Amino acid sequence: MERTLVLLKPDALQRGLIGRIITRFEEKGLKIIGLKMMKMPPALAKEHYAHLTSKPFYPGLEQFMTHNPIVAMCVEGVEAVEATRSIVGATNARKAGAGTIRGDFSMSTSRNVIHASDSLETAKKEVARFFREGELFAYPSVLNGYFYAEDELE
Ligand code: IDP
Ligand code: MG
Repeated sequence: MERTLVLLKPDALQRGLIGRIITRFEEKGLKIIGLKMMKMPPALAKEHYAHLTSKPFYPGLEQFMTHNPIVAMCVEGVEAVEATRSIVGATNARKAGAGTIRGDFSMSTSRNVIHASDSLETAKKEVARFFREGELFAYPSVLNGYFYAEDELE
């Protein structure tokens, strides 16, 4: 089982898309094990987007991500990092495939409604950055045997 970090960005919250986006994760079978609303402090934005702080668009990105609340979510599943990236879609939402969250809900690169960790290594760091251990829940999922065959869970 992998865990990955998802952020529903301020545009998702303002546009009233939070429920529909969370539903997609539930329907896919990605188990929500952490969920909270928060206002991202600028220092956290700088850490989270450290790979982008030198880009010309960074000041706008930080301003956007910190100006209104976000919803942070940790989801768990077999190969959850890759599965989440694939339902999220390409960074430039105009080019994101139909059926992906960005493809269906956005027309922008910078107002692209959602963040998802890009590798297992990043996911571990990002989950720890947004959630304390006590904010993640290892509850049993009674439908596990319907979302996965036994050999996929080994
Ligand atoms: P990702 O969110 O698909 O992983 P990254 O390249 O890691 O894409 O960029 C992180 C975020 O930075 C994007 O989701 C987007 O909000 C913003 N961003 C990336 N590239 C651009 C750009 O060229 N212009 C404006 N914002 C950008
Ligand atoms: Mg990224």
